[in-house]
Amino acid sequence: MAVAIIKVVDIIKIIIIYLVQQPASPPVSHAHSHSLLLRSPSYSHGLSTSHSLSLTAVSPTSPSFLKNSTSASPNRRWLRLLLRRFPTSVKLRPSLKFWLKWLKKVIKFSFAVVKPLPLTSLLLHLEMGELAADKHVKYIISVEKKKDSFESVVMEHLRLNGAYWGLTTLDILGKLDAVDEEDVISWILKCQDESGGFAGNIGHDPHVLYTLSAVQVLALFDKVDILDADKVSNYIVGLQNEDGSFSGDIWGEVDTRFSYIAICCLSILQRLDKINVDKAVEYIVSCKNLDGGFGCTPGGESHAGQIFCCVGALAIAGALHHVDKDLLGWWLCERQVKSGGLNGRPEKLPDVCYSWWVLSSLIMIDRVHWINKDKLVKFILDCQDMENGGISDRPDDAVDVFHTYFGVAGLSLLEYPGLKPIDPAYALPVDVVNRIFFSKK
Ligand code: GRG
Repeated sequence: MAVAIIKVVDIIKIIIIYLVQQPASPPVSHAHSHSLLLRSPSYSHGLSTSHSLSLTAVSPTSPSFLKNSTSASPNRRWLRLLLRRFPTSVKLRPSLKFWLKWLKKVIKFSFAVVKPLPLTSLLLHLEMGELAADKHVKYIISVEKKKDSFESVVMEHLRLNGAYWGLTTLDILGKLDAVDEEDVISWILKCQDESGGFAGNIGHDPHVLYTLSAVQVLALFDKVDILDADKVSNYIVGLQNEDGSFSGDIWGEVDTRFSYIAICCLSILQRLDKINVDKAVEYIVSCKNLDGGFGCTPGGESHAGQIFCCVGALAIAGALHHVDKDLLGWWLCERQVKSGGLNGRPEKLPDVCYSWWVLSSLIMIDRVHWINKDKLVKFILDCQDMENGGISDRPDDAVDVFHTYFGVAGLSLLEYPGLKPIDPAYALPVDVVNRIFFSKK
């Protein structure tokens, strides 16, 4: 019974939203206007137009959506007609004939209003849950506290990555102040090695993976300045190879992940000029495949994770013209499966983490409107643990911090209400990126 009442309330909500909605183009949301706007014209174009335009439909209940809907909709005519016919004097004991007449009118009205809405979209909105934001905050804080849990022990060597996932999620949810900033920063500084690079935890070996996480977490707290930027950037510069590629550490593994990390990290440190950017771009382009995607090394299979790295690095380096946007956009949008979730390559299972890798890439190449965003929102929401918080890879699986971050970050890219917008290239909240590049210090 309660469920039935909720559904009826939902239908009424949808009808009201539909009535006040503008019929033509949805409003451009300024909240998501992009930080790279001034640096990369093609990339920023994607976000300032189609991203904000097409994404508005995902969150019809967002305040900005309602606030901007001022022009008259043709559907309001129905509302006015109906209201005009409403009896001015309320009958205390109306006759059966009166009720039948009214029932007929209500049915007629409902059909007129609801018919133009795609039925699948209507049903999807009715089925969609809500983001359990408070529960996710509690979950992240609890993981950080349980230092001897299985999850913490197996993640011991990559704790700095975990800190980046957890703290960025908290920031997107507007709850970064739930952690002790001083504790976090003093621990991060203890993870720095003599080489200038950072390890995943105190006493471990440095690697670019953790160096980026350290710099990103410090950026969240507006504390990048406490670093010796030259020392950190020299560590990264020393990892560039002759062909423009990057190794992850002194042991020499090469991967386009490390090209992204080097470019992103140096850009945040404002030291991009210390590497050979043209050669770095040339190497990334050599990893491009005939399907428009990118792999780990030249000839490596296209994978959504590597595509994010290559497209993100090219976006930051201002070299997105090397991407065949239609071809890659086609490959990326084919990652959406029936459930609405995205996979990382053909014939694979969907996973919440690809809501980040695929979606951010689609946004950077201005093709995000090629996937069904409503269905993706529903898929992510279905992966939540509604009792204890956290998000898993697929519905009903065990949650972890990694998927909680990618679920929340994916919803942020989809402009889910109440979340801070996140930058698709730097993987940091837009206000943090703006602070790095546009604040006067
Ligand atoms: C700051 C967001 C951010 C990233 C830093 C580390 C990194 C740069 C990027 C990693 C990109 C990447 C390769 C992601 C894929 C991760 C993943 C889920 C791999 C799983 O691969 P398979 O083959 O899974 O096990 P599938 O889904 O293909 O079956």
